[in-house]
Amino acid sequence: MPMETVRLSQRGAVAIATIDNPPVNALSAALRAALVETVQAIAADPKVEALVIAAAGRAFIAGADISEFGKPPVEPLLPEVLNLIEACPKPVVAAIQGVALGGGLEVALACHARLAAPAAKLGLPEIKLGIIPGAGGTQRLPRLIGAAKAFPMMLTGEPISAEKGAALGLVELVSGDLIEAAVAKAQELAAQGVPARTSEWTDKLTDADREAFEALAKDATAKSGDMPNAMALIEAVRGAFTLPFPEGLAAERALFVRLLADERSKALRYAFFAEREATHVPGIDAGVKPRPLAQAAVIGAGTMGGGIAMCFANAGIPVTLIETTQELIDKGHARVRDTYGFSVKRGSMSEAARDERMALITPAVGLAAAGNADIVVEAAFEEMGVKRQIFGELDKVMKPGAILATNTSYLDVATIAAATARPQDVVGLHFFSPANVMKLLEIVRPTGTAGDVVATALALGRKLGKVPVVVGNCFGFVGNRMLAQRTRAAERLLIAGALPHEVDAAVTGFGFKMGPFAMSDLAGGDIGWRTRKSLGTKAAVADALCEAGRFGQKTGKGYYLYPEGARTGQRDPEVEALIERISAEKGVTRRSFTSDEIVARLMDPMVNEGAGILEEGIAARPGDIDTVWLNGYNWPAWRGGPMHWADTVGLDVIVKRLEAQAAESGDATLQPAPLLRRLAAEGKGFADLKARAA
Ligand code: T1G
Repeated sequence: MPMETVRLSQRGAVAIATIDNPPVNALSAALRAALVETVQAIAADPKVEALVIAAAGRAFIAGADISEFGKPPVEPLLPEVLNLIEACPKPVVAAIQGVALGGGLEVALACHARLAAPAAKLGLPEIKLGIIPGAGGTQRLPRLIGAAKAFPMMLTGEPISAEKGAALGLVELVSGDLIEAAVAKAQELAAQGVPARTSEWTDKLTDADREAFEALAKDATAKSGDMPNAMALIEAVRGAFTLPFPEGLAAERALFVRLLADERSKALRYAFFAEREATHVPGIDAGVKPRPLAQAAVIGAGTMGGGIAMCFANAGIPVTLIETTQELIDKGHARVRDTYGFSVKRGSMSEAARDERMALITPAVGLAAAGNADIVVEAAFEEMGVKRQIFGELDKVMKPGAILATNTSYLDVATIAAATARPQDVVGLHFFSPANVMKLLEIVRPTGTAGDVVATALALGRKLGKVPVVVGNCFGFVGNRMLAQRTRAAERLLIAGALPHEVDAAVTGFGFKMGPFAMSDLAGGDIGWRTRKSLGTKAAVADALCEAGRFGQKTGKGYYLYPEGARTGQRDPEVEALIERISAEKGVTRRSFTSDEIVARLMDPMVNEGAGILEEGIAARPGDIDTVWLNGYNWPAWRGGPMHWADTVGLDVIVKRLEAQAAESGDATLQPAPLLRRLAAEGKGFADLKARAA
């Protein structure tokens, strides 16, 4: 039996089992077996009166080993391990020093007492993986703290602090030596005889608690849409009131197993690993040391630059925010203060925290003010001439070894880098708007960028709380390059016969928060218009709307009408007539489209572009593309990203549909990419691809 994952030591009559299963002490089969062996040995050892379960590293236990999901289960299963802990004739005390998540918290719940250090975090995040707690969490947590407090923890999946856990009665907070306190607690319990089990506690499950829980459940039912796991969670927690403990456990397990097989949970688990894999960049080994970043500068105090400066300040990194004139910097600086002000007003930030962050942001005029920074992020106009001029200047003022980053969203980063004598220190850091909110950070890496600069950008991304993805240097990188395909497809659909509200409804039906036309109206149609003009491309409907001054919400009309500042658009017969006229001019006989057809026509060209991106090595793996779309473009999480979605549809189906679209439109760019054709012909999916070496 493997015992390496648990180390045993002893203090007096108390045994200490220290879990050591790096990186995060996930409950792998080996660890489960070791826990069983440990508890059995303790129960039988006359020299031991009690057991403390502690852990090495930063996590107590991060939960079940997610990589085992979907594989045949290996005994002992977690519920059995926990029943054994709970039934141990000697007290078992959990000493929680770090995160106790999912199965990790469930281990602690099965113990007879729980002590936590101030840094501990406690949570049942299963809902985020499309499942529910599967090892007694829905039964033991309500028994311990009441369902009205337990249910919100499971419904949001957000971990709580040890302090909050103590206030809820979930743990005892220990500010001194955790192990010492746990040993003392174990001795105290041992002196009292056989300990009480959480499963036997029913005094918290009162009528009032049930009533409060049912009210929360009703609210959750109204808000949870069609996600099956919120409904399952309600059913499982209700079982704590209606079923004896063993039956409640069995009911929870049955729901858990059913959800585990659901495609939506598979997609969420896939996304979890894809996001983490994205931080392991082929060609940059883990030993490459990031450069130290103690001081930052941001060029441009517009919405984007201000948001980026906030990201630095939020992470505790001092940042100089730079504009060309006093007037502009005053305006930009005030905008940042106002944005923090909204959080203060909403109650999500204290005034003291706002003042602390504002104190980290120093406004300045002129590029020379960036000279003391270890990293500068340029967020000026999206125009090559402007960017090259700024980088030429920065090259003169920045200290050696400083990182020069551009926030361009589609320009060639190598051309920008060539304006300096240090292209190896230049990288793209593509933040998404609003920069202080959106998680995605595309790290654009032209071939000349040094490995440690990319490693520094990755480390910075994580420090800023972003989801970083390293991408190659091409027009639009990964996200915007694929988005451009969807935008073109949406325009084609209008001309072929669909109306804006039909396209938008199909896209929101697919799971996006907003359709492409509502999105264009929100962002402002003039942005795309300017880009098309600079590229010399055309889009008949979009151009006609812009020529008529219809830029979207800010002009009161775009694809839709926005009377008196309304934020949801109304259909506009004028626009629909315009679209029909353009179809007629092009000699197109309009036809109607089902939602499924619309989705296919919009998403298939994106997937095709994604295949091209993989072939060119712009993204290292399909999972990187999916991570971009999930975190930067609101792709519905439970659909796992465009490449994962394509695999669920079947690449052969996508190839056929693209061929049909190419034939109908006469647009050769819609022909399936060679990689897509090859995978489809081999009966494979994107998931079968191995990461490309850089
Ligand atoms: N299983 C397997 N691997 C995991 C893992 C897990 N639960 N958690 C993390 N890893 C890997 C991760 O892939 C990465 O690997 C490395 O650990 C570091 O992670 C029965 C059903 C714990 C807060 O959902 O939230 O219990 O990339 O980069 O930022 O009811 O990981 O290095 O190869 O994220 O310090 C519930 C998921 C499971 C927790 C650490 N638990 N993990 O964050 O490091 S379901 C979760 C996290 C369950 C029971 C059920 C975070 C973290 P690699 P990292 P981090």
